[in-house]
Amino acid sequence: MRFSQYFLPTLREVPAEAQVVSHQLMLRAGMIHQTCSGIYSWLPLGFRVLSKIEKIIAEEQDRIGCHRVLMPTLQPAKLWQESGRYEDYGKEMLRLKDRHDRDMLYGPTHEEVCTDIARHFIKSYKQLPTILYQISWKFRDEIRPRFGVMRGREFLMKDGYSFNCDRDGAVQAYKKIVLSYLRTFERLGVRAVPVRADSGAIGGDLSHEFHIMAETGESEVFYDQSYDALDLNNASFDDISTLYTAADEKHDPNHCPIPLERVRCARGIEVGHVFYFGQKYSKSMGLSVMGKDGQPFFPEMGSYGIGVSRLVAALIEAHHDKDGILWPEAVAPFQVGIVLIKDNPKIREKAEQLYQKLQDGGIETLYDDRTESAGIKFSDMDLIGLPHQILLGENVNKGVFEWKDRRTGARQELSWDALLEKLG
Ligand code: P5A
Repeated sequence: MRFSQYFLPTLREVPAEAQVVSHQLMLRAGMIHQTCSGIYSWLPLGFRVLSKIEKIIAEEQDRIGCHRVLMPTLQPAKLWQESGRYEDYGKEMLRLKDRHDRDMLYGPTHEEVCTDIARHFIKSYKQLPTILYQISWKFRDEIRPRFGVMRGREFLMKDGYSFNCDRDGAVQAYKKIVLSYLRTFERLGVRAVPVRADSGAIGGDLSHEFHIMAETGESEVFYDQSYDALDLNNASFDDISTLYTAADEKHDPNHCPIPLERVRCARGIEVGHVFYFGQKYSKSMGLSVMGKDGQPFFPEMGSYGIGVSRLVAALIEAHHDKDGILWPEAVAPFQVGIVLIKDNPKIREKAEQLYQKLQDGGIETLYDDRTESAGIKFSDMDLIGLPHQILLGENVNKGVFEWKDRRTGARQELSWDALLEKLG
């Protein structure tokens, strides 16, 4: 992509309305635009990151055998009256009427819609177990939307729903998803800590939240520091759940099972939340399935959420410095940025060649071909946080390219071939 032709409106000033660093950087890096309170448009750079996160989450869901669907954002009130949640949900639910005066709502979550799909199609135990998931927009009329997309009113969620014949199967599904979530967050470039939680409005008897540690986190999380050293790609559910974690007032320092020197306390951003709630929805909504013994039964269910749009902000909270964002490779909007230290036709010609070569090699590259000062180009490139920068000055005439690692600031002078090898 050529910067001069891109829609990338960067800002030099810190916008007054943004209190936390991720919100400031998302606005300054031209990633989002507030359409109205708690409702955001995603601009090209932000949308690239959001899409990458979405893709990794979907791959990890597919890997464990979940099936992707897409449910409607608008839902009939009738389904929520059946489950008994229509009145309970209160003012966070955006309620509306269609032209026939039927009560509708913009879905804050999809337990009811998914249970309705299941009761229509799942008639026999032979069709179980199954897990359906989607990545779609939710609306919750939060009383205090804040920190940009961190707590929005409209936000993107990965939500999954599991259906099992019995409690054992449902708990197995729950454990499988917890492990898969931890691997997903690792792939995105952050370590999330699972914390036993209250299941709140979703209802049920087993629940974990997933927190990413960052100063601006809304919860205080206490956990065993041994967790930081765990190999999450090979850990079992027991390895993880036997390590102590607790959030906020659920932590009782007098009854903490871990030695004081191993307790870590940090602020956490909740990026995921999973629930096992048994037959709560299958019973109330009449999802009845024929069992092996010829008797009908109500399947055991769970639901599993990841805050996809919140993750963009949480990743920035976890990865930034005073100059801007430090994207983990897997979610960076582009891998490489090309900047001209000096601007003359010879250097431009080299930059052009390099840009073409990288493009042809399938390496996502942003070439800052603007006629701005070098200072502006450097600070914009640091701000948007691409992992690799290539700085072109007089030395390119001698075949020398300067490579900079955005995260460490390390610089190296490389030949054309060495550079391509490094980026390839
Ligand atoms: C689980 C999936 C649920 O809604 N039903 C379907 C269950 N859980 S939850 O905890 O309420 O939400 C799941 C995740 O969504 C993110 N989230 C938000 N992100 C941005 N703005 C919001 N207002 C918001 N509310 C929830 C969180 O990451 C949460 O863990």
